[in-house]
Amino acid sequence: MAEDEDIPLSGGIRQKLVDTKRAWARDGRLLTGTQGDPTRDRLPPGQTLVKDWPVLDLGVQPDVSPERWRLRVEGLVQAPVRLTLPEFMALPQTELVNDIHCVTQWSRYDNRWQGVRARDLIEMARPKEEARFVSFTSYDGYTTNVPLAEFTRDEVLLAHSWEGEPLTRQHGGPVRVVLPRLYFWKSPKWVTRIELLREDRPGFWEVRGYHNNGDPWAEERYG
Ligand SMILES: Nc1nc2c(c(=O)[nH]1)N[C@H]1C(S)=C(S)[C@@H](COP(=O)(O)O)O[C@H]1N2
Ligand SMILES: [Mo]
Repeated sequence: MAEDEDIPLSGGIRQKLVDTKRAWARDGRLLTGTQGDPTRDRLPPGQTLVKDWPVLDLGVQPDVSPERWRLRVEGLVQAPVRLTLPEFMALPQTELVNDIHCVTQWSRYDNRWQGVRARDLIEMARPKEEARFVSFTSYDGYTTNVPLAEFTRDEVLLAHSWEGEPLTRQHGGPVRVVLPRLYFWKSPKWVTRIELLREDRPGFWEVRGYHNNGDPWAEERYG
């Protein structure tokens, strides 16, 4: 596939799994109706702590070799960015520890990530005045969206490693986004394109009944 082509949703996605999650969203499953308080609690409402690290995807785990991987930051930017993996690895590196909260109710504490701060990458691209939202595209065709102000927060990372080891393919290697303040569907694996937009563009799950924002403390599971 040429780098500049749009990436179609992979033909191999497990439609039944997608339909089930969509039905849960429609029925408001998993909602406890409580507002959490992150200053008091560590576990958001309705979540269960796990020690292992579950793998969630659409049934496809694209095999993106380090040689083939590209990252583009484009759209409403003054200086579009296009990086190979060695170029990405040469950027200033950051290590962050945070908790993961998945909308399917598992949470995992103390994940140690290494990578590049989203803010540093966005600064390189010099966003235009009117840029307000970000749309991500991944090698499996998955998409998701967040406000630009959310993406450029301190704790947001483009991670290439987890606990000192390269991120595995199943968890989104070579590089994934880690956006710890929101449910984990907002953290795209195998990310390749970051597009800055004037208007919001709901992604894969956002158009299938998931909440557009996804704050675990407010239980924004479904929209
Ligand atoms: N490219 C891509 N990113 C994705 C997904 C996906 O299907 N494709 N699933 C999302 C969902 S729903 C979750 S919960 C997390 C799971 O990440 P993990 O498999 O590393 O736990 O990835 C998110 N990012
Ligand atoms: Mo998820």
